[in-house]
Amino acid sequence: MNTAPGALQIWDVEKSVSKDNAPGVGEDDGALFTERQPHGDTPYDVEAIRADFPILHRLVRGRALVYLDTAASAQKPAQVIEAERSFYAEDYANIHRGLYFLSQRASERYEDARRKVAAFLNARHEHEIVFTRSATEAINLVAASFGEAYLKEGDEVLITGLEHHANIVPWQMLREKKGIVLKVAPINNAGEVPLEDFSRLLGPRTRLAAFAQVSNALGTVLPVAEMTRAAHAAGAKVLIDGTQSVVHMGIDVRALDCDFFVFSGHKLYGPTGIGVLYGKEALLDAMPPYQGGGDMIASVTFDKTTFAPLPAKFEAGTPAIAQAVALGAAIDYLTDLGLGRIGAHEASLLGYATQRLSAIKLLTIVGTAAHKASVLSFILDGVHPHDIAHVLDSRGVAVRAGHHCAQPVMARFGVAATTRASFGLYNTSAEVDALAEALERVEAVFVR
Ligand code: 7TS
Repeated sequence: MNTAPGALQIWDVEKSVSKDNAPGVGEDDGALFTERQPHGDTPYDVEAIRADFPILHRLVRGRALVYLDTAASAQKPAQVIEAERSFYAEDYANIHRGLYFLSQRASERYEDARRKVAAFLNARHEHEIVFTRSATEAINLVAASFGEAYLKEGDEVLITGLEHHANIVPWQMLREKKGIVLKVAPINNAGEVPLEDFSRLLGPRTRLAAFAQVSNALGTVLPVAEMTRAAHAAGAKVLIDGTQSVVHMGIDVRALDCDFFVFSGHKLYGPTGIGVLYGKEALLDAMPPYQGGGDMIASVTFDKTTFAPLPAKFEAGTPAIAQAVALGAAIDYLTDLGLGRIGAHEASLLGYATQRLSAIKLLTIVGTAAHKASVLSFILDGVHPHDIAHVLDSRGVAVRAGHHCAQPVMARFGVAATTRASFGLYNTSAEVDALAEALERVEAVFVR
């Protein structure tokens, strides 16, 4: 695979695990980027893919980094970093307002990123894609705008017991304001949301069902197509939180027929500070603006303001321009690799990790759904997850320990926290071995 010769020079090459093998080191042909070959038909070459990620070559506490926290945020390939850098270096200006070359160029690149997101989700229209700051902001936008305008006292919003706080708290805030009723579909002992239990909670007052496609805490994959059909049959709108799913599987919002779909750029190997709200045109059109300010108006007088058409109506103020452009580069990167191949690679890692960790006597996996993606949450009898994470960190292994912003999930399983290893497109079975060996060490040190 071609990487970005020279790109590593702006990071600390000294920290590279192996200078000889580090991508780009020693190459100095002056080009910032060389053309990459599409991966589509080639075998999944994880070592070549890793070469695209500068940070994977640095040392952590004197050891090779084993990054197993991709569910919290994914590392960035040089192609994404370079897209943001070169945009600032070559094409940067504020958008949608300048008549000069650079502003037009920056506007084109920002809108080009929107087109890439629309194609990535198979949206019908580009203007159904609203750039937000994050998935969190996208859900808050729907709660504030759709919720304020179309939900009234006694109306019901149905979520599931698996949700991230980002898909719980905005609805609770709406409950405070408007007296809506929040219903929660229960999870079973495997960490699944049985469709019958979800469907049973749908009723004539359900106006919105909002649920994750993949649980960040347990990795459960939810049957979102069936859930969407059931919610629509009850007359409810549907919001899918795709923050954890977009990175593992192809998404087709038209086939899913969801009304809203949200995700964050930083989990998709893209930048922080950018998120996406997809909404069906008719719904977004009918919703009032979320924030007021520049770029979202058609005209303003002190008596009256009229709003711009979609998507500008929901993008008040100067947006995350460079981040949108770099998100476009992340989508290109994933599309080039192929989400099917990425998903298959991650599924085999998850299978191997499940097998390796199951052999550790005192370890219990939390979340054993039949259909899971890339997340392994576990507890080790008698050892606090924070202690586990510290020992792992001393060996260069980065995992998350805590409640994963899903405290109700923890409560459901009677634990305050778990340790969570999550796998991305760049992880290897050797890294799973490093995790398992480090955990065996934890067991030996803490449990006697
Ligand atoms: N929804 C899900 C399913 C998530 O996993 C997250 C973040 C969010 C929403 C919010 O995304 P944000 O980008 O707006 O913060 N999940 C995690 C996590 O699992 N560890 O850190 C963040």
